[in-house]
Amino acid sequence: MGRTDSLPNERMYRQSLNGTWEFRRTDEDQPSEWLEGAVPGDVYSDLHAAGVIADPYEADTELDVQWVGKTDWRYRRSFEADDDLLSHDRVALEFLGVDTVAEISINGTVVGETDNMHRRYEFDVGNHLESGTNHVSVGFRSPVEYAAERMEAHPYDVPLIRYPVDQPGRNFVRKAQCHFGWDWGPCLPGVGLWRDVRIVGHSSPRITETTVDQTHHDDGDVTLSVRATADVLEAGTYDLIASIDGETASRSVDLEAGTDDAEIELTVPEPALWWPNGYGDQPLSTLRLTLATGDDAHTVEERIGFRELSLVREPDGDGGETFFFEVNGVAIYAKGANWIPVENIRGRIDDATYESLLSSAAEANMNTIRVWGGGYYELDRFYELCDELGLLVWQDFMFSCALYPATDEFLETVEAEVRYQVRRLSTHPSIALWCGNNENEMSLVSWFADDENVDEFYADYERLNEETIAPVVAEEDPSRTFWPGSPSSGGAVGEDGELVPYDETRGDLHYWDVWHDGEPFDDYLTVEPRFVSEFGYQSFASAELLSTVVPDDQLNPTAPVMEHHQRNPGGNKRILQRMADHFRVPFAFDDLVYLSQLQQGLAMQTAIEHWRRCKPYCMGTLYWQLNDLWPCASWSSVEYEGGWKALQYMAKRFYAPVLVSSVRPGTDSTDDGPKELDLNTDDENGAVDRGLEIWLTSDRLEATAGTLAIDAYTFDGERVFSREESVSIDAQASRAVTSISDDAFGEVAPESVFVRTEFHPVGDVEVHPDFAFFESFKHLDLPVPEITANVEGTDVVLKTTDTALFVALETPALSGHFSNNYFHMAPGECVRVLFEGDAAGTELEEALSVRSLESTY
Ligand code: BMA
Repeated sequence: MGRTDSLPNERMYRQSLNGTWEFRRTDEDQPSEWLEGAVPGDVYSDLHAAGVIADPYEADTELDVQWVGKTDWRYRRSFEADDDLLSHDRVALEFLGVDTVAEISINGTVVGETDNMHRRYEFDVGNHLESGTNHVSVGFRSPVEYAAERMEAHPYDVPLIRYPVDQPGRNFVRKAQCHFGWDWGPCLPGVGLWRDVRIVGHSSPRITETTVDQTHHDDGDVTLSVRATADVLEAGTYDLIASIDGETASRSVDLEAGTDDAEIELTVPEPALWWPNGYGDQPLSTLRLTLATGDDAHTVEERIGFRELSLVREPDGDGGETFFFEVNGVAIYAKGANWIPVENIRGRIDDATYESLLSSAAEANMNTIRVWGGGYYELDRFYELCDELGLLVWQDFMFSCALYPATDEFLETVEAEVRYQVRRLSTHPSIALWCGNNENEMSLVSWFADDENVDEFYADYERLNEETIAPVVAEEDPSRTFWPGSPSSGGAVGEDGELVPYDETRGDLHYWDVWHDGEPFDDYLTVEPRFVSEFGYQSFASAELLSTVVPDDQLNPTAPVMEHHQRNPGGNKRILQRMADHFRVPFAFDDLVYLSQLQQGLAMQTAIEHWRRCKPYCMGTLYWQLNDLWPCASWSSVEYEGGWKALQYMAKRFYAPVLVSSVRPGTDSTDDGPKELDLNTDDENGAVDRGLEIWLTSDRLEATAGTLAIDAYTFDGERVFSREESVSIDAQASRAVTSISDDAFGEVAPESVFVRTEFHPVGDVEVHPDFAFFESFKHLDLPVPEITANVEGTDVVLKTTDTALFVALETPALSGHFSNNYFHMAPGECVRVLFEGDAAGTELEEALSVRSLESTY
């Protein structure tokens, strides 16, 4: 039995100051009246709730509410202090998140200041409290004005990427960078108390932070080295007690007054191990840590998972270096997406959004999420869910697409931010990597390379990244890699001594040639990186979602409000231009949305199937981007409010543990490594070569054997050939298992035929059929399919008379998604899918409609 049962009672006093506050603007001669505001929350949400502004996401209201970010605000509330609180030796006012530049007062006396939304702040308020009613007040400076002032005072311009609707100076204030506008989001640089606020009274040491290091022994036992950071009022000897899974350790520790650390070790015999999604389970255990003295104690709990994790970077044959995560001795192929904030205004964030998005990621066979550096360190629930779902987290520090002023003041607040965040998050088993920034290293050699102050930029970058962030991470969490930036080759320099952030043979890559430079989808096949942490393609959100913010008469890609909800200049045009290559240009808006989503899915499928085939040379793909923070056209696979776009369904298929994919010979690499590619597979007479290599790619830890069924059909429904073969794929391997030669198709014209390959593995393994086409979709001789959909409870049974491509089940009035969608059906095929949502039976039947590619012809 652990000693925790006989601990003294905890006497600590905690009082939440969340809830209803009052707020008003303060920068005018006549301050406005006090309105009701919420904590946690933000001023935009509060102004909207009070009826002062329209919904900032609606139409182009965003433009009308830019004044909010240029305004000073005050929030205040009162609270009761009772004798119990006042009896404590220390009473602290604690803010887990103040956004951003603020002055805090208690009963009219200033007790502290803040300048960084990513830090925790705590102020001593014992001497300022009175028995009975007290007043706390937070005066916020306009973040836009503050940034402008700092920018002005700096001796030279510090460059940054600007967006169509934005406010300048974001790199001078430690606030979510995308609050100032981005190429997928609105500019709403508000203020607010965005995490919990509370009063804490204590008379004995209080644990403020806990970190846990794991040592895994050969016999399976795991030793935990636990460090508690405590706020100590009086130097002395205290009891430190740790317990987990029925094991307890305790020791006496000597602590100095002030902030001091105490350490304790305990060993857990052969705990069950935590695995990324798809590789095993995610057992989690609660560590209880108590710091006790005489008759008082403080206990905290941390939930941990037992796992060994490293980033493996070893020189290999090609003069390059591997780049992959290894968990419990197993090389993990990272499959996932980039995460942006779920909201640009805090008042709208809720746990349900995190739950829906992260479970959507896990359901789509993802195992890794990158928290991109232009937002904020996510709320606790995000990381808890990643632990529960087995999603590894690539965690950027919050610096993005800019350089930053390396003044002493700036570096000081960054140091505190990094220390706090690493301590806060490092106990989560899901955290896999700390990364310095998004695209800042790259910006030194690209966007800002020709600036006259480039030497200063290099020096500033070094001071911030290498001299401030990196050492704090090394000190606080030596168990994890600090990766200098994304993309990066790990600080490698070229012959001229210049940084080389782009190197296909090492590190991570952002590959944007297909979207930003307009290269065709096949261009992905020419690149063989180690780990691709960004690449993406845009699509439109559903008409239902867009209708919530766009007037009906503007549901057209080049109408002003639709263009306002597209932040990448020329983005809508690019979607349309590319659509004309692949599809017959539609005239109905919902067809346009549908085709744009298919197009996005096909781009990502081309890239990801290729980079999975390149395994183990390439060991990760994180596409840009999982989610959205308002209704818009963007690179997301899940639209704002959680609806799955076609890409999300396609991701579930192309990220399945075993992938069957086909490739025209000469257009892809083989497992012999990179080779010269000939993308022109037409012969000299313009005839299409229909030869195909069929590949199996497996992330499973055991070999997979089964039968490959390959069928070629004409669109008239005739089977041109049918073949079955026994094949197998080794554990964690990728190879071409068979091929089809061009002459297998006889005289059938390329636009009239397709190949369907299905792998039937022995055992219960998720794998989806592959389809190969030999002409662009707009040229195919598609028949008119008759598709029937019968609803049986939450199941929908689909049957088609003829070949139907990209069969889409749509339920605009319902929330939820299907187990499979946007799939192809061969003639006579019957498919059963499950609706995971809030309706079944007749209700589902009435809401359901079915579409296929032919209906857009
Ligand atoms: C990247 C990201 C984002 C951006 C996206 C799309 O490189 O890091 O800054 O939103 O591309 O342009």
